[in-house]
Amino acid sequence: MSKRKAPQESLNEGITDFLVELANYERNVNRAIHKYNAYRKAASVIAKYPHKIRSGTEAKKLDGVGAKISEKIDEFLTTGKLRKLEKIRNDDTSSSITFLTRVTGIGPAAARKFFEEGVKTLDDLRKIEHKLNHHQQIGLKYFEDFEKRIPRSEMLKMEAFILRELKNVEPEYIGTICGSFRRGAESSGDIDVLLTHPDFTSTSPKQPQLLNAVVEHLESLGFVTDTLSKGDTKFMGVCQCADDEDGSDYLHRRIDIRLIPRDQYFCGVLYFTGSDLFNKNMRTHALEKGFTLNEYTIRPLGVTGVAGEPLPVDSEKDIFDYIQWKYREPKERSE
Ligand code: DCP
Ligand code: MN
Ligand code: MG
Repeated sequence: MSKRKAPQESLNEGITDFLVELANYERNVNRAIHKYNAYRKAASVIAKYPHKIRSGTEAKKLDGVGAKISEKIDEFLTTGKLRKLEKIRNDDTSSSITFLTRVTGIGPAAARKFFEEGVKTLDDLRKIEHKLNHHQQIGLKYFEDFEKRIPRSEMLKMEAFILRELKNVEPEYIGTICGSFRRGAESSGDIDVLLTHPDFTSTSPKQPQLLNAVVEHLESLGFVTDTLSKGDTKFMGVCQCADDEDGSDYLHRRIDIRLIPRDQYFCGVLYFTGSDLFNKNMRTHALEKGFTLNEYTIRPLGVTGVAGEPLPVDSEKDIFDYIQWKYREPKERSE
């Protein structure tokens, strides 16, 4: 998971920017996840809209833009700003909590707790480092690096490296770099690696050594530098490209590696390619067609609404076919 989402570039950037800022405020400060989703949805439909929006009424015609957002758009278009946002930005509680949640490992709840203890800045955090858990300490250590997005050129370099080293651990591994990178993004917030192996299926015993062997190998090469958390099927950590021959050095980057059973691999690849909004829309469509879809399986829903056995899946396209949806290339899955 990455915390820094790429800014939406569109004809209506002013509007989408303020909607994303309001979304983050609702999630981080108020912990109002529904409002967060509503603002993000509106920002996403407006980002796709091919005309420069001239009024709230015009925006309100779009699916996901309601009366309240439409009023804010009018205020923004007439005055060039939003009083609500000015207030939020000037409010010490809001701005401190929003800042603290930029540290990986600090969620809205921890941010509020630290704030109530008088912690507001990076320097404050450094003074209470002993009170941070391991994940938060790493987040603090690499704060500046993690704030920067990863250029596609560096993602390509890491992809080639990871896929090559995977085969060096064992040729039968299969890996895919998912996330925004797979959707063709010019920059990514982190690296999302999905792994599978023919020996590991949803009915076989757990095989933590399959994940472990890869992580340890990447550590031994100096690529993986820190661990945030490590389970049987999920590793969250930090990595760094080796310096180039020309001497340019690389920042520390967030990396997630997941081991997925072979029979669930394509549901996993689909899910972790995202985007999260695309996933939501696809799940909704699946339900309309009588299927329940998640990161593991696609299952038919019986007349009573009870999910049946997982359907066989040999490609992402199989999943689109089941729900009678036209296949969309990863590049076309921004929402
Ligand atoms: N995902 C999801 N719902 C979530 C979180 C994640 O569906 N709440 C899926 C879709 C995401 C993918 O997992 O695309 C990877 O999560 P990231 O947070 O890494 O998001 P991206 O890779 O899309 O963007 P970024 O470039 O910011 O990392
Ligand atoms: Mn991620
Ligand atoms: Mg990502």
